[in-house]
Amino acid sequence: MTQFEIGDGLIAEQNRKAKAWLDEDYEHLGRVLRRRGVEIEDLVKRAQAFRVAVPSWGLGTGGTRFARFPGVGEPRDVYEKLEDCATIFKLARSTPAVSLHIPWDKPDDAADLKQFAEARGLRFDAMNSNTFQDQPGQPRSYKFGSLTHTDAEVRRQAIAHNLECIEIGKALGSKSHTVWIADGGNFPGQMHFRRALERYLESLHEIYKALPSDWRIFLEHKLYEPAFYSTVINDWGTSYYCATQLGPQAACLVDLGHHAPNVNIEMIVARLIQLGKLAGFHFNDSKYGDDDLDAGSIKPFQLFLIFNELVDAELDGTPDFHPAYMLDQSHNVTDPIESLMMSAGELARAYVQAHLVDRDALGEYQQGNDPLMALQTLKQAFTTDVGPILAMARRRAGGAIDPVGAYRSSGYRQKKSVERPVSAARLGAGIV
Ligand SMILES: [Mn+2]
Repeated sequence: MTQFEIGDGLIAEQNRKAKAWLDEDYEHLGRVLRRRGVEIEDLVKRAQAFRVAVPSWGLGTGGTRFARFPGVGEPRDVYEKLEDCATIFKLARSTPAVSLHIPWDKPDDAADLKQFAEARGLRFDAMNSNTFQDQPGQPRSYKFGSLTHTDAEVRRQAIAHNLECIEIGKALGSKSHTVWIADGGNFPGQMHFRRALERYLESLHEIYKALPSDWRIFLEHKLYEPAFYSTVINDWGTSYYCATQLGPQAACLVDLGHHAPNVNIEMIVARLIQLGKLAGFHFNDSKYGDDDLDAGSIKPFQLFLIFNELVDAELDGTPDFHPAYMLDQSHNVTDPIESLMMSAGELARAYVQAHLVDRDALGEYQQGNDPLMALQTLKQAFTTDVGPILAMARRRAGGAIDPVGAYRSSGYRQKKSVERPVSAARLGAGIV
């Protein structure tokens, strides 16, 4: 059966309707920016160059530990997930890479999957291992940990799984591997803190040795959850220590939701840049904990401040500075395709706004201890509506001026609900 795809004709038709207003807004914004000494075309080029990867597990409806409410026409396997990724890429134009989770999206035939992706202009970003749950038929349980487990046999099994992820990644053309472990304790005394970290390093050394020379390994820290009392890789300091112990191919991945509320994440980002150990990001947003809400939905100013640090480092010509950007969100009440397109747009917005910061002026206000004007310099960039720049970047790249509008008018999800009937087996409870 031929699968429905959004065609260039539909996008062009939608864009025709919106073009007159976009041109008007773009011209006006161009004049405003020129008064500030900024050339709008330079910012369109920046927006067009911006890239963020989409996670394979973000294409299905997410859930909480209470319930999951699946939507219609959800992808049923990794191929259908790639179809949805291709749709996002076609409309939003900034998301050509997909980050695969193993074993949830383990391919039966990696070469075939790679070909399927390439035919849609997609490639594979970081691999992601999973030792936070048991898989059917698995000899040892991760109930009490994986890479830091007290039992060497469990650690060996977890190491072997990570090596398998790297092997699959090699076949797919990936160049990095992300490790997040759920290891920790629920009770004081349950875990020997120092020995658990020693075991983590021993296990990671084994994985590190298996990395191809042009790969990087990303260590992802998280404050708490699923363990509620202590977590082995709980913060950026621990992550940084481990990355330095492992070697130059190891670096620290910052997931925005993996910090306590009110933590100054932008400063953590600056520290990791300065120390040469910033691997990249899992972008999302949160209000209370690891809520996995859409990037930029709760704290857009924080997102801007993070990109302010990233752009500052970029413009400074920081050596070996190529952070990996990925979305890592749980779409519980929205259409995942819509959320991912909007979130990719929010990241590009923060990135372009950060390029609007008058850095000479900011430097003078910092040097002269003028906090009010320093903040105003950042706020001027943050409050500038760069929407027309983002829309122009998408249109010129063949994408949609209004991705969600074009997506809805295509009837994609309804058509997929016919193409992807849900089997009775999948109607049961299940939390992704
Ligand atoms: Mn993450």
